[in-house]
Amino acid sequence: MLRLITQLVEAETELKRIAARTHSEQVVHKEATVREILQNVRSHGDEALLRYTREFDHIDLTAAELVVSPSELDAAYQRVSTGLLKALRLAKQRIEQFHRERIPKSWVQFQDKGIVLGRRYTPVDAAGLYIPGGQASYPSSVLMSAIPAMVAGVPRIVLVSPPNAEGKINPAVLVAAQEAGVQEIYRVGGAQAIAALTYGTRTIAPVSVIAGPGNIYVTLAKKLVYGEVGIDALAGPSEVLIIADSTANPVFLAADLLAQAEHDSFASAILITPDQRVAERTLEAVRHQLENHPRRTLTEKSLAHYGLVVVTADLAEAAALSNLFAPEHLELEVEEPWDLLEKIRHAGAIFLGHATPEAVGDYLAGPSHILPTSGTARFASAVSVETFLKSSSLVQYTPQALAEVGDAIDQLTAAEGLPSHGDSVRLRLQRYENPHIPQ
Ligand code: HSO
Ligand code: ZN
Repeated sequence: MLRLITQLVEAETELKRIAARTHSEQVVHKEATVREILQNVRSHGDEALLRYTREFDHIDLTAAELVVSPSELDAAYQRVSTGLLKALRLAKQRIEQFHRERIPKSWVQFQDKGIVLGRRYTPVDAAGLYIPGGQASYPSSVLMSAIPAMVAGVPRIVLVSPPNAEGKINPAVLVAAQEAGVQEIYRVGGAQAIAALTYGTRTIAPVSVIAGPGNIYVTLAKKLVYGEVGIDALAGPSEVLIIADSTANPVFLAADLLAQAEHDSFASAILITPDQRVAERTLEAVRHQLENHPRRTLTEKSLAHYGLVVVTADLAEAAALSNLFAPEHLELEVEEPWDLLEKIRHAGAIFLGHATPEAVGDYLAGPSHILPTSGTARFASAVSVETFLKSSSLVQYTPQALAEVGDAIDQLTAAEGLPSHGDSVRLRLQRYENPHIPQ
């Protein structure tokens, strides 16, 4: 069960342990396996994909069956309820609206002497989206990765997901993918899918950026192929940190903690409050809500290992602990959340006020729920339109503008010992000054 901590030093130690929960020695061992998978797919293409699908997913496919067919895509619509379809469409609309709001805009600036400077954004040629299989095969994650890619204007959006025991992909995932503008779907998962998206095979053409959550093998594969392709942040198991004051409702706090813990046994749920009573009542409410919880065993496991309730001296101390942890999700369940926000430095997504459970962001508020975990929010951000864009710098000089900086460039080229750099400027300036002298 959840542990209650009142000592600051102990809280800091525990938070560091939880943040590092996926950086274990086991990872090093798995890295060797992942390298071998990447290498085999690189050398043997589809044949290796089919072999790994047989080995890990226990499904025998032909290369043609890696592709989810148009008839399977159509049939998926028959297998989701109209209620779910309507909800997916509402979510799509809100997520799309959010991402359209702030698309980075190309710009050019005209300066003195005819200098033009600018930045031009263009989408990547192709985006590959990874959607886990099994329990974590979430249609919401399809929307959260495909819509930013679509809004960025990516011309080719590809989705990969492992086949289930029947050799199929969750129909809700297939419907979400079609609603969000995904054009190609392949029945392949794990590190082998990341390899296929990176190197390409006969069936799957390579992409430029890979995004989306996955298990430890997928995440390690993404880390290893980075450089040959772009990737989003490395997403580990999900986590929430809640800062609450005496105005928070312990029953809501308990539900929000369980909403994170129920994801998987590595998920982490943390409550930090200066109010001892809120802490104790939340623990009571957690116990109560767990009584008939359908995922009780798994949820209890994650709470026992990675759950924490901390009582601090004040909200400032709570904010400092949160900054140390840099949570994926941060809920500010306090009377004045916008004031407390001033003290927050690192978090993937921040939910302000009592009426904003993380679930609203998980499903449809707008920002992507694919977020930096395990402390990576110190330097990384949510998946967004920017994940699928890159920019080119633009520079134009006139002869007059070049003449003004000739001496400075001369000094710099001399200092760096690069004479042709100097020539590339000097020869032009000489020509501009004496256009009639033959060269
Ligand atoms: N909390 C998860 C996202 C999710 N929740 C999907 C429900 N479905 C990681 O941000
Ligand atoms: Zn969630």
